[in-house]
Amino acid sequence: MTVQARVLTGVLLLAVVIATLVHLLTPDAVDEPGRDGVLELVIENYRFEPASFRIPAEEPVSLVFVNTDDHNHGVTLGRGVVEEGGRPVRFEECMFQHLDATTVPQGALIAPSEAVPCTTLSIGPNQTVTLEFTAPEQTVGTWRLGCFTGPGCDYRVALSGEMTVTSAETP
Ligand SMILES: [Cu+2]
Repeated sequence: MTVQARVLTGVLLLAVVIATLVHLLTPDAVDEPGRDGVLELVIENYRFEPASFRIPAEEPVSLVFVNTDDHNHGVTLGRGVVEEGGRPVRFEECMFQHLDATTVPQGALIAPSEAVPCTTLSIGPNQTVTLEFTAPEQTVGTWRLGCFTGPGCDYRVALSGEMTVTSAETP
């Protein structure tokens, strides 16, 4: 090895070490909508990606759900998971009751029923549905996203995520 080659190897190794350290020391960035209010959520293999994100209160947001699974998911937002027979079946508090939400395409929201007491966003196989709403200040806090209904979906192990609404009043 020539001296030049050794120096070059040393510099490259140092660069790798620095890059690794920077990566390890940087806290995971929290996903949030861009300036246009749009955040894409990919559903793949019963998982949301990102599984955790935050949105600002009192600002219009568009959550673009891209379902890459080949079956329907019924996604709802809420908190307090209710179990029946040891199985999570629904949320105790439904977030949609606080929202004036619309979808693109229209009509993807299914009104609450006795079986499914929270409004549900129906997303067909390989379909993309955009959910548009402005979270009021009263919804500040952490909410869960989940599907309790699709084939193979079990809230506990699959298709659950977390959305935090941040206050418009804090700096
Ligand atoms: Cu599902």
